[in-house]
Amino acid sequence: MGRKKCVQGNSTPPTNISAFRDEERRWKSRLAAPDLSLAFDADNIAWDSLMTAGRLRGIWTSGSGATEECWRVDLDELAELGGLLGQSRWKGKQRQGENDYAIIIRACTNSSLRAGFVFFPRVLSESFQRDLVGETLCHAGQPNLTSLDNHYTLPPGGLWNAWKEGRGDELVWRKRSATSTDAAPSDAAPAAARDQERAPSESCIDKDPAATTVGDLLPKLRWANVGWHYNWTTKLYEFERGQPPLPPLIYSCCRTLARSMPWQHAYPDLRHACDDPAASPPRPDWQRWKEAYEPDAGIVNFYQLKDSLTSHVDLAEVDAVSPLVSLSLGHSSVFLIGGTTRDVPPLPVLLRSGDALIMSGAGRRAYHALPRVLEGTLPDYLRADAAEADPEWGLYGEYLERGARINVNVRSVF
Ligand SMILES: O=C(O)CCC(=O)C(=O)O
Repeated sequence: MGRKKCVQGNSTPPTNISAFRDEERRWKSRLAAPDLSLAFDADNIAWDSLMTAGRLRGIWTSGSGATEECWRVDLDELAELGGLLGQSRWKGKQRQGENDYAIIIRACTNSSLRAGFVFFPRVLSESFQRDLVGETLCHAGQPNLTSLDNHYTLPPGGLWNAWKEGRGDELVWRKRSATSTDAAPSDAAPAAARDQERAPSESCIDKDPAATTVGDLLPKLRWANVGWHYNWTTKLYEFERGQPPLPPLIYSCCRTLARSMPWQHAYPDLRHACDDPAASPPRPDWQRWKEAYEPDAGIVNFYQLKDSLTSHVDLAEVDAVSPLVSLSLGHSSVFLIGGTTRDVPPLPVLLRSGDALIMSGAGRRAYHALPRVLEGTLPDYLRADAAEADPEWGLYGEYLERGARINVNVRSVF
């Protein structure tokens, strides 16, 4: 990887901008191609030759010369899903014969957020990624709410299922009065809408015509809730709506990842962490996660190339330290992990299709953002004409080829 100085973005940021916002601005800028040598890349880590205490130490060096220390731990229990998870099931040449492993990232080394970020590079097999893409799109509909539900009377089976059935020209009517401030699907500003976190103003909604079609609306789908319903306006869970089960592949995959992680390596100095229940902030109860971690809520984010997700923390869960498991599918992206304030400079991380990331412990209170989806990065096995895909894959591949990235992230509310 090249060792270039950072040249992207505007050169002179306003003086009052936080370190996090500055970094977001840099990655979002379209003035120059993004300099990926500045993003933490699991393929570009120099590992020690000997393992110490069950961990291999690694150093990643940024194109700017900054370094990041990390640790690699073996995952011995990933066979649970019949070979659907695990780097050793990955077809790419570099991965053949490798043990399954996770990387503990010590992001934000100047802050107390020293534990809890775990990265699983290319952990989802190629065929499993296709299955997950299918599941996310097919479940973006009742009983799960989507970003479009407040604005349109959607086909009962959801937009994707209508599209799949060849009903792309079917009319979809706009609701007369939308009640929430969920992302308004304006033609004019999909990226901007997405960028205001998930609850921008609805000012553009009246400009849209009264009806549109299934085909036109599909690229405007921004998110779907899965499991317990989270209201993006009130920022509270709506338990009275009941608890739809998580889609089965999402559930088993995220549960397996969180349970297969040898957490003692991520929390070596917190061996008796849960001895003090009054600790503030709450200490991670990682000893229980292996046996008891149960994801029950989540969101599926559907990004198009120009979309981004601005910096935020996810703190609505009662259990605000247990794993939040995040899966990446489709185009690659740059994800920023920061600290408990936006003044902590974030670490940019390159996320490829098939990667998983867990935020846990103190890391659950870290600001994070997705400033950039990377053009031209869709792997061949996700293209419409992928040789080994099922015959029905074509439509899914076409959706991804238009620039999509899908992120699944789930957590345990209680
Ligand atoms: O798209 C991603 O990878 C991150 C999504 C995220 O942070 C969120 O949905 O809260």
